Amino acid sequence: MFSAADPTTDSNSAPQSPPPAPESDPPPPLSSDEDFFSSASIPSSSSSEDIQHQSSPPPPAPPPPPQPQIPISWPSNGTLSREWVFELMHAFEWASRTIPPQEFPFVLPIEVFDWLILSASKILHKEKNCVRIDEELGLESRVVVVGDLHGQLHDLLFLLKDAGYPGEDRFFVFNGDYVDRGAWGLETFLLLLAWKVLLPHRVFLLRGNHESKYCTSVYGFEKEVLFKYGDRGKHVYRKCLGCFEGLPLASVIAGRVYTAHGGLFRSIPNTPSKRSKGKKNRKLILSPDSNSLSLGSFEELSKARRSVLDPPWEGQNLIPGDVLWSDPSMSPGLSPNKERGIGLLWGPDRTEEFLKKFSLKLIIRSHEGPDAREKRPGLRGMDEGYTIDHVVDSGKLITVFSAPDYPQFQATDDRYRNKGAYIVLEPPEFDTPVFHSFDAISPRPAAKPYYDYEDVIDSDEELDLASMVPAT
Ligand SMILES: [Mn+2]
Repeated sequence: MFSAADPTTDSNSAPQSPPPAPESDPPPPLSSDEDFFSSASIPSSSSSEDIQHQSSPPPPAPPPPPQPQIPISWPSNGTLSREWVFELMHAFEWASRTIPPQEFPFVLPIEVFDWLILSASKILHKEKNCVRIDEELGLESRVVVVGDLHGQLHDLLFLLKDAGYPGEDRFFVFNGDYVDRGAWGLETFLLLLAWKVLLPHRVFLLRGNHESKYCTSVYGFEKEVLFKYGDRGKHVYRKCLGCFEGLPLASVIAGRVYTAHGGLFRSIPNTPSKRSKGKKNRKLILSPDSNSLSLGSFEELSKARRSVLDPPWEGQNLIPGDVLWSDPSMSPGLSPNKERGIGLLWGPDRTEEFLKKFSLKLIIRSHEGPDAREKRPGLRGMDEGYTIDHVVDSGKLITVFSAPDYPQFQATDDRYRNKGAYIVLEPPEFDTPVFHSFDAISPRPAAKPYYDYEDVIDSDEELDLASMVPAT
């Protein structure tokens, strides 16, 4: 396996000059700033016959995009422009195809990283646990809901182009899992932060279970950052973790659509016993007994403490772990999610209860890719990038997954070849999902994994409790 942290490499010693431009002929000038990615784009409406099969030779690689202005510099007035964000996307795309990953600081210098993550973190930490997207919605507005991305930069660039970039009338809700597994988690996360800073009331970034210390230490993001930023890598990783802590947990769109990475969450009974009150080591152990579980309210969600590196699976602050890790089930009820070791399983009856109680029409969650769904009998596969899991009197529960041909690195040639999807919600009600499935960018630029994907197998997201820091 590629050893991202190999101390014998010279990744820590920064080269003295920026990397040279690619040797190919310079492409013609761009006609507009939104044409950067046209060479790598494929139509999302392409039929399944267009999917590349293992036996057929891969199509030729597209020509590299024109060399961007690098290094990226922070705007002198401190305010991002749309042009700056496009240039950032262009630079990331170019770099991923052209220069070795350890030269990334020549594209995005550490000072610019610092400004970007500071600006985004400030905005994110101020947002509520559950962001409400309604006041600024109008009859021309569309809301695009995006599922797991997992560092698949080129597929995200395609998605943004295909759905239409964020803007005055185009809202985006990203449902988490930006990093891990794929080779460009840092680029994926940072370009979303740039959009957030540019359009804080149009772009909403929710937290996924992979935006945590535990997951990023096992599934590649930590090593990716250390490799790309060399001796500044620890600093960059720490800042990213701090930013993860600020990501809100959920959204409600137009008062009708609830979105979160995992899904529903429990009520936390407030029952501190008098006897133990004031005692230093008082610890409320909540019984995992299914009979004691009931759905939580938005008031409880608003009071949860989301600023934790890893959402705890025990103690009283269980709502963040539920929202980020839970899965739907076809069996009725609410029970501990034993497969994952954290979060809940909830049945169609609980989807109905939640929708009805809070006058909602739709729950959109993510969190399960084709590998996870393979192990969930009764639930549909993720071939199209989305599934309709529960259809009940009050509405529906949907899973959306936006990383096509996932995971990027696999030990077998027998790939899932899943499509990715995003959902568009249209006025005036914003509660009828329009699904858009798309194929992966092919071929992907060559890259090496930052985790031992053959040993981690597909025990996706099963918490190894022993290796985690104690919940606080
Ligand atoms: Mn997930």
